Amino acid sequence: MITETAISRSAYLMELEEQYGAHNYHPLPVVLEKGRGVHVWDVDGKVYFDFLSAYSAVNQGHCHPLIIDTLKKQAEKLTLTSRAFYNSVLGEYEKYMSEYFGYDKVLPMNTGVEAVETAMKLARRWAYQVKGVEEGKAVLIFADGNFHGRTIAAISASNDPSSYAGFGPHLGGIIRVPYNDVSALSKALENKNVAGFIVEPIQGEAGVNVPDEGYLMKCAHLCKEANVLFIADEVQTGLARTGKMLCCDHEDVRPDIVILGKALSGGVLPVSAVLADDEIMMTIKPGEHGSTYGGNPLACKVAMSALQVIKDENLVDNAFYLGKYFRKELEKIDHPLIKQVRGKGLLNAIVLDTEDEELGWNFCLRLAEKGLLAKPTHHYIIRLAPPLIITKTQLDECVAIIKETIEEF
Ligand code: IF1
Repeated sequence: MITETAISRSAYLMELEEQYGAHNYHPLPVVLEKGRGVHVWDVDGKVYFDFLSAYSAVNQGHCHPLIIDTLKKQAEKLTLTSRAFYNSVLGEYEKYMSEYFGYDKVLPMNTGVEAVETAMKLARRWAYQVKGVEEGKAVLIFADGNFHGRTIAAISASNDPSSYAGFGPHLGGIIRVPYNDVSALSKALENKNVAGFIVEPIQGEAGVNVPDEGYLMKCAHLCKEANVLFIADEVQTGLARTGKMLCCDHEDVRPDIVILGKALSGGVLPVSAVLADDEIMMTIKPGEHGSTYGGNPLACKVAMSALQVIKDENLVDNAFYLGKYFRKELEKIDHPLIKQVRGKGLLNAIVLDTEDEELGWNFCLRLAEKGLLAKPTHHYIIRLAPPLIITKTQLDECVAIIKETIEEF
């Protein structure tokens, strides 16, 4: 029997997760209790800068007052109707989204991976109904090193064993090409059954893998020529994170389908969405796709508030300019451990030059001791992605923490 009296509260709470929760994560030993803006507090009252931002879900900062206020007001009015009926919020939200991003229509879902699955279904449906691919033969192209979520379809696209191994059999109709390799895509597009190319404009989980300038534009052009949909998974890179509203905006690419999630709700509840024009969106007829919570009034109100905050607080420019500044400051840290600093906007990473698989983890433990939360990906890549509301002064404080930590290794 675990009793709190015998051990500290944080140890007790970690024990509870160990005992009663699936072991599908290996969290840093930090037990968080409160969040506001760029800060989170643990159960002992220690404050941290959050440099993970819940994997870019709290771009607006933790518990943004305007978003929370919207949540409270709508929560006391109407939270969920199902789509069996209309409601007074969904149409307003759909108009807001369509005008905000410049697409004919939006299909509302909940988690990022549900939106990815929705995009896959739309692409296949478009291939059969519009492109004329033989039923059941549609092919979707993905990039090596991708991460699109944890469902069977998403992991079927993955070439990371920790994502797909032991969960077979996997979904058919999927091929992969190396990321950041235009000629490989060009070759794959010779297949006349290709419905779409689904790609992250910057690969997040792969370790903030930024493709060459022009990669997205060339891929979009090749897809156009091959009558294949260019589909951008902006779940992590979208919503101002990389210093543009969508990461594809860096190359003036307008994807045929845009996938959004995470910060679409400012980290308040799961909200995701797929944007497309009528030729694609109208291939799904009533009753052919949906979700119990998809487009619920509470999520729609929260999402409109979260998107308004991005505009009103100028988060796109803040991410753009502070991101440039942040990388410049990190690059000034002259230390053999730093192999590379990379990223766009406030989606950045430090690649550590080490063979030691434990180093990334220990580095993040030391950062945590100094009041900065980050998590390694692939052992030696430290992703650094604070909420986009961060100020230059706060960023300078964090650079000092990172510099001090580097110098201790
Ligand atoms: C975990 C990281 C992992 C995503 C992109 C779709 C989804 C994600 C580009 C699915 C989700 C999350 C999932 C979470 C950790 C985090 C993540 F890349 F952000 F770091 F895992 F790779 N497309 N990414 O990044 O969205 O269904 O989760 O709402 O699974 O551990 P979701």
